[in-house]
Amino acid sequence: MTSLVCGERTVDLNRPQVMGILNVTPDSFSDGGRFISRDRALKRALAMVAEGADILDIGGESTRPGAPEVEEQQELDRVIPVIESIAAELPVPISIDTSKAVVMREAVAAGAGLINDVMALQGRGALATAAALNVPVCLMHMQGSPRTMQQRPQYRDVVNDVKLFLTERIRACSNAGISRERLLLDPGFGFGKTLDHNLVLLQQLAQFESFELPLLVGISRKSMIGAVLDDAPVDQRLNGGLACAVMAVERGAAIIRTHDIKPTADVIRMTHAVIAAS
Ligand code: 8Y7
Repeated sequence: MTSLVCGERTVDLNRPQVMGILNVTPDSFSDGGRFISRDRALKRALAMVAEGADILDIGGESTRPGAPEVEEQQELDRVIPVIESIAAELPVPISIDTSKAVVMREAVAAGAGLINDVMALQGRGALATAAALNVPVCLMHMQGSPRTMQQRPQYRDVVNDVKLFLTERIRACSNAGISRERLLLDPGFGFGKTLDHNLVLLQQLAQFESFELPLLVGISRKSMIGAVLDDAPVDQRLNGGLACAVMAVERGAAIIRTHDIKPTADVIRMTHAVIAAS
């Protein structure tokens, strides 16, 4: 009986869970890019939960790296009202996709119960802030920064190198007072990895079970699918993403992060039924 306590809400880890992606960047809702509609985001959240999302991952970060402080307020303006509305209307655990300490703090105050940080708490103040907040944290591996990561990704041994990084971040968390019970791990598909790196990481995902921590996997619509499927555009990557979701669950993934809720929920329920059969 394993579960992840996310503030007042709980994630059941006895079966694989679907984390639905809810981007609240201006270009992710076709409103002309001027403002984010709290109502539209809430509607989308309700639909995602109806389709089977177990967790909602809310992200409003600028894609531009090295963002100046003024963008901190912008990120807050995007995500906080959406988190407040969803927390008021839905019982689902809410994850905040951010690397900024201030956003972590405000998001948890607004009702988020999990921190999803693609920088694995390496940002300024993030480690201490996460420690104080007392909610689970997903530590994701990335080589380089978002701006440079795809220029020339290199590893001695991609599985081992990613494991070494995660080992170091678990250690840093432990030193900061974040207990193991609060940690999730993610190899970070597409973050500073070539196609082959991504394929090997998925093939060898079971090697990450040695950490004995819940594994989160996000491959939904990513370019590794397009690369395998004759440059399939983003809207033609569903089947490839589902294949990856099956393989990830079979190799021990606890949470699948996806845009495509119902298909992913069906596929992982079916996969889990076979795995759990006796
Ligand atoms: C991941 C992620 C993204 C992922 C975790 C995209 C925020 C790129 N990818 N978080 N975030 N894992 N934990 O295509 O793979 O969704 S953004």
